[in-house]
Amino acid sequence: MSSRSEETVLTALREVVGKSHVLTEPDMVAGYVHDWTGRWTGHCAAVVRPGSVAEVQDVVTICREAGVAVVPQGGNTGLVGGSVPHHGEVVLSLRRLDRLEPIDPASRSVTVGAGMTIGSLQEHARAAGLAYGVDLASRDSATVGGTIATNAGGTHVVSNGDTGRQVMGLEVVMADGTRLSRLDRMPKEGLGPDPLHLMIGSEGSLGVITSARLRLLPREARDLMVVLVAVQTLSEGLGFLGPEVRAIEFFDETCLEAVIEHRGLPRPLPVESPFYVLIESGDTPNIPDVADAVVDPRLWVYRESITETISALGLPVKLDVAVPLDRVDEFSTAVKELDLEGQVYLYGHLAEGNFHVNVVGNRDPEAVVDRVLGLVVGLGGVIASEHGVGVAKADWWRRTTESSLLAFHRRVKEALDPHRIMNPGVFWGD
Ligand code: FAD
Ligand code: 2HG
Ligand code: ZN
Repeated sequence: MSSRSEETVLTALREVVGKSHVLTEPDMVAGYVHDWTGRWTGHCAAVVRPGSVAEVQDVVTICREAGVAVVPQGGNTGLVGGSVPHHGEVVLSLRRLDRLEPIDPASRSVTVGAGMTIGSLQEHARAAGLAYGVDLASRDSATVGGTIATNAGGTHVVSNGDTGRQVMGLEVVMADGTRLSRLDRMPKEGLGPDPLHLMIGSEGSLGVITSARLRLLPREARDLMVVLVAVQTLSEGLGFLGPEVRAIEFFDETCLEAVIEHRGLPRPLPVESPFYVLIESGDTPNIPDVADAVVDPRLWVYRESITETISALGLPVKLDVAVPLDRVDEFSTAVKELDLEGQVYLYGHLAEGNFHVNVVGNRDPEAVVDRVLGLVVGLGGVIASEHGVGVAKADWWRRTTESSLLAFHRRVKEALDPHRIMNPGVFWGD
């Protein structure tokens, strides 16, 4: 963009959202152009903070007419570089869209603005005796819009499903500036394919989510039991799965040692073991009497502190993958035998075969990505499990997605965003 046309676009944007919501000064935009991990740093013409759906429509229209690409951004906690403006795009921050409507007890749902944080949504549901089914350690910053756009998983997928499963209705601003509302969608409609499904997991590449109607769950009637068990293998941990299990997570000894040291916590069990499994359950899980186990609701801190701890130790290469459940032992052994040249941390969501492979101290991140994802593909797994593709895995996504599926995605992108203004770097690269 020439500086003349950039000034024209900025003036038009200021007229729509007000001067104070178009940020251009480096110190003001800094928090929007770096990702949470610090791995990606971009630059942008401006950060625009609309306060209503109509303003989002106008911003998108101005950008499309000027041929300026837009990166939608929620809490900026994404871990695949998808919320960062890599090539001077306008950052469209949705945080001001944080409307929280009263809960509808009849449909047991709530309509919320895309910028509402998951933590505040959980609080709102709790106050009405209900619960929101998705939970993740980034809850105080991650937003409703961002979690739908990435189809976030989190700790309770085994019992409640992923974010997509909670979505009952959506409002979206499409790349041509039109508003498409499916907020009042009936619970059961037979009116043909619903665009709502395309938006879940679209990572800002097809439109801007401005509002959502989300399913709420009855709150647990009794306290849940939280157990930490030392195991030799992850398949041993999978044996603890039962109908009352609400969450089943794992981490390795390297993670545990790091968290103990970083948080100044006591060792939770008097043993050292290759892996630990954390179970939250409505009944006593099926754990053998001889197992080393401890029961305490506060044990969650050992699992939830891992990401923050690793970041304090260095700049990690992060991979979020999944393998078939009958290959979890093979993967967990093989990944440690790869020559990754750094400290490897393994943790994740066990029931989904999900692994967060974090590597700190490596000088060749590309080699780490290639080796780990190569192993995953060889075992019949998926290269992106719950954080999305973003820019981090765009190459691998294009290389490993089956050609008919890739052709489908290409047609959808061309149809809904023909001028490629919606987050063009994710999935498709530059
Ligand atoms: P952002 O980071 O701002 O954006 C993420 C993507 O969504 C980008 O591509 C962006 O363009 C797009 N986007 C954002 N808002 C919109 C919108 N309104 N409309 C259209 N597109 C939009 N993830 C998990 O799945 N499970 C976990 O357990 C988990 N734990 C985490 C723990 C920590 C400590 C951290 C830092 C991250 C964790 N994450 C986890 C990753 C992250 O929190 C999720 O990916 C979350 O969904 C991102 O939400 P956000 O609002 O921060 O989105
Ligand atoms: C988790 O499950 C998150 O803790 C973050 O998905 C994983 O930081 C990571 O790699
Ligand atoms: Zn996770």
